[in-house]
Amino acid sequence: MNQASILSVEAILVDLPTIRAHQLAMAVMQRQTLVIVRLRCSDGIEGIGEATTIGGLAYGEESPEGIKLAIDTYLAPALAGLDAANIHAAMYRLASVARGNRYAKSALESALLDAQGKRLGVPVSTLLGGAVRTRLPVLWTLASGDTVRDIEEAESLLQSRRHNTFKLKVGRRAVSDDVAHVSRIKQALGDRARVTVDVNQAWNEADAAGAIARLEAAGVDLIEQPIPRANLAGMARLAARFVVPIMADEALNGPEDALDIARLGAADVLALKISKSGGIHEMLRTAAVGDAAGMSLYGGTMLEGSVGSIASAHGFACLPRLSWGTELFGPLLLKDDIVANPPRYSDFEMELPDGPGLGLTLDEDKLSFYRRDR
Ligand code: MUC
Ligand code: MG
Repeated sequence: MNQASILSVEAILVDLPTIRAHQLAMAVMQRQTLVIVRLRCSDGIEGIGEATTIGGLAYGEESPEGIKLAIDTYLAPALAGLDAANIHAAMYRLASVARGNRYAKSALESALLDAQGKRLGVPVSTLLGGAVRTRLPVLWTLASGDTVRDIEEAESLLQSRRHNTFKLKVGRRAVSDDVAHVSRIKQALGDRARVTVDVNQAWNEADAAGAIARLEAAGVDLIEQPIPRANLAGMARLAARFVVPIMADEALNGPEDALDIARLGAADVLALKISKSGGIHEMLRTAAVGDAAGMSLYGGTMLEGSVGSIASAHGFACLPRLSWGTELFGPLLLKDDIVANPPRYSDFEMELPDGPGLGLTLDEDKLSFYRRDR
């Protein structure tokens, strides 16, 4: 086979409106910005990838604009001329020219995998060693900010069999108001739905201990990142104190964090995300550490659009044990899409595409319409 090299990389900021306000502890989202990566190779093949953040810089250390800058200025030049088929070597090169910048690296790795899958005519999950499932359970986040509206939203999604697990975003309001909000929703849905809570680091340990006791009594199934990410000792105390499982999200990026969390017993469940880990391969390494330590795994999202969500899905599909399912609902939170074949959801699950690469085709008109620099 003739060797294909990486010719160029374009990073495009794309702003898409959300279907409703999405309220998290650290930001209220009315739109999502996708950084879409197009990686062109000398054999004419193009790979696509995506990175997103939540609320600009409110969630983590990278912003969409910063991701584009890192790619344009440092990462794309480092990739130019490399063998497009050798993804490990390309990622090693990126690691040697840039520390951190995991979201940017993840988007580039997805694009490399997409291109290689198209080149060989196989899905990305096949390149990764093979999918153990073709459908992934997907929850929905209730985050309108209004209890009655959230209950109506959940009822309609249960009715249409799109979701039967709901994650509630808390941490913006007083702790007692949040507990009352969650308890009302769980009471309305009863055994028909699982309810989980994501605090996004907003509580201190004492508030968390009081709130978790009441949430556990209300029947909540999982508590995500209740206190700041740096307080792993506090997470360990909460995990030891309560039966309801505690999940690490912001506290977990790559395999080293999984090892620290495992050593301290700082979580029962790990929220894996390809962006936080710096790509699908690093996410799988992170998962391996958690799995070996006996923790349960969950397929997380940074509210990516279709490209990032499907890249995540190819990775999560390769995990034998994914007992908490996924939250790959990002495309459904957006009013429109920039791919011609958006992911399909039915019976509480998402279908893994089986076409070459990610299995997605960009809709060039939509991309032109929504790109920020049009
Ligand atoms: C997060 O912190 O988990 C995932 C679902 C959602 O609504 O927000 C994200 C981020
Ligand atoms: Mg979270």
